[in-house]
Amino acid sequence: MKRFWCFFFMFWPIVAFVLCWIAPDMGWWFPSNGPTGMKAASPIGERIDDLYYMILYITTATFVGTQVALGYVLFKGAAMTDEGNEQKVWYSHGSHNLEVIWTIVPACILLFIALYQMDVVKEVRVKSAFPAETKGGTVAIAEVTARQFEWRIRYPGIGPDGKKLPLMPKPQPTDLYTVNDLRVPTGEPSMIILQSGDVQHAFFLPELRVKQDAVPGLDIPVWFEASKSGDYTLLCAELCGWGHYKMKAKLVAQPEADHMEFMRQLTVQQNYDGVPEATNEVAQGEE
Ligand SMILES: [Cu+2]
Repeated sequence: MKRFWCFFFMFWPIVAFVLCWIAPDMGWWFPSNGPTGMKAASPIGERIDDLYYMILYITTATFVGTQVALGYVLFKGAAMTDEGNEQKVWYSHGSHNLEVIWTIVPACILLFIALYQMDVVKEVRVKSAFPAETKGGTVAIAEVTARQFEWRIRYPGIGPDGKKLPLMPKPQPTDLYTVNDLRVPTGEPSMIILQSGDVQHAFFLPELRVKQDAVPGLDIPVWFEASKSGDYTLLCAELCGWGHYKMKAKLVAQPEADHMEFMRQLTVQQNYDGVPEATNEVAQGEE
């Protein structure tokens, strides 16, 4: 019976290891709904994945090591009570050297991880390290307001020269609006200003590895870059009320020309006054 328990306690770590090993092939791994599959859909997302894998390798080695040590202790202890064995008990008063080693080694590993990930975290979070396209976190493509239970998006409108106007902190008559449909150009960093209209939410683009809380009263700049055109998932990742589950929207990455075309169509739609002929004239006259 004692051998049974040895195998029992060794069985579960092996199950855990095998499950993790096959998880990517079973689709139980990174989010995979976007156009890039399980691979991160943004350059900084790939670097975040690399950090994740580095930590995973370290924890895997630690897990395997501790489980092997556990197995050794279990089987050795069980063997002691076998028939004909002189020594029935295994006394241990600990090992000072071992304790020093397993304090210093993890401390060094943690320090290494803390230093190693600083560059990526800086680029993701620190405004002055944002990509040049956002001009140090000052040029935003849209304002995204999370509210129970939807995402409201405010884009700056198109100016008389056919170019996008800058996004103003306060709503403008020329602004364009969508709900649950965030559009950005493909292959270039885009910054949004994240707000909350009520409670705390979290702006989550799983395929791009972006997650940022939306906090009432704060304007939080968030940047990301979709490396491929297509539809991505935009979710709320903070339990924000009864309808949290349906706070699902999409991020659509389009080539620059298509993106501008979408903005132009949005302008026409929003200026539409119910009289088709007149609308065209008015819209053209305004442009
Ligand atoms: Cu929410």
